[in-house]
Amino acid sequence: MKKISRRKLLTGGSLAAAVPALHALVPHQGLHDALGAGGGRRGHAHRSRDHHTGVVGRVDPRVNGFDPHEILRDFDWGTVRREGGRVVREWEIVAEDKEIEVAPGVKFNAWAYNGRVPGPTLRAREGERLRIRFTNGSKHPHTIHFHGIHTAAHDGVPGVGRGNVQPGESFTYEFDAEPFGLHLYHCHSNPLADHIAKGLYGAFIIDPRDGRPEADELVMVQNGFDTNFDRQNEVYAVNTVAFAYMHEPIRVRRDELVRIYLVNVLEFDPVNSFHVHANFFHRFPTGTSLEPAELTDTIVQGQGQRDVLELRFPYAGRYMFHAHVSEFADLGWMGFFEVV
Ligand SMILES: [Cu+2]
Repeated sequence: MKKISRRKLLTGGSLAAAVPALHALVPHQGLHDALGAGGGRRGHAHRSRDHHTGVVGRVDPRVNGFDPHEILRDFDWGTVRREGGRVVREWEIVAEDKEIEVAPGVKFNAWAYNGRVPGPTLRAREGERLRIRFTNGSKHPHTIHFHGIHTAAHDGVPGVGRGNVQPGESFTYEFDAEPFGLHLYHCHSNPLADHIAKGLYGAFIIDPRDGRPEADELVMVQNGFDTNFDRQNEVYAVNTVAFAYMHEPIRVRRDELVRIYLVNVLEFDPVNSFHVHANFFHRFPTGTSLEPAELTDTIVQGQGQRDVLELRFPYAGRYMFHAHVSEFADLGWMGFFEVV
């Protein structure tokens, strides 16, 4: 029953849904035929029921104020100044309460850094000094806890250093960019699961001193949303919006090196995973080495775990990628690469 209700929420939650939640009720083999009976709505690009996902309609990025397709390649390098010959990189991060749409017609009362979920992908180079001025514009206390190496005073946990930053207050976190790799940041206020699940997290990349080989770089933050407060997720995604990359595949070039910064922040479920079809990738765990640890097509990540993945697509065409926790895939964590 639990699983059917999760599916109903996604496939039946749309305001545009003219037909019942068929995905939950009909065997998969008969799904396409059954959806065909949905009638004249097919052919209207933003109203038809997607034959892969069973979802009717799309999330309009203008409603959320952020677009999963832009988040993919949006790296926030902050602003740079020099102090005593050293590069200091600075950011302003504001936490706010914000309603977002995570699937067509499915609203979620998120807490967001800089108005987006995930928050901005902060990017720096190994050895720089980083300064993050955090302002809490939310109605709840929050922090920013960065993964990396730094002093206790700047660790962003309650009761240590500044601890919780109260509504309306600010605090500046400061530390060196180390070690190079793919990290993350998130709120660490209590209860921790809620502060993460509400959306206060983002990717944090520290480039090696000499960089990595040139590539088409993509950020994928695996997340989920508990929309009915039962401490289970009803919606799963990469970069928040269910099926965003099914409805509009990620365009990449044939033979070009593609580098994926893959972070798992999923709350309430013990593992997440990433699988790409018809291809294999090199895996660099936590991105802390320039030598790959593995050549594979499927990896598993616990919460907080991250990997840099590198691959090239040798053939043009449309290739699926998804969580190989198959239920997550059905509930939104599924997409396509369009190789051109
Ligand atoms: Cu918080």
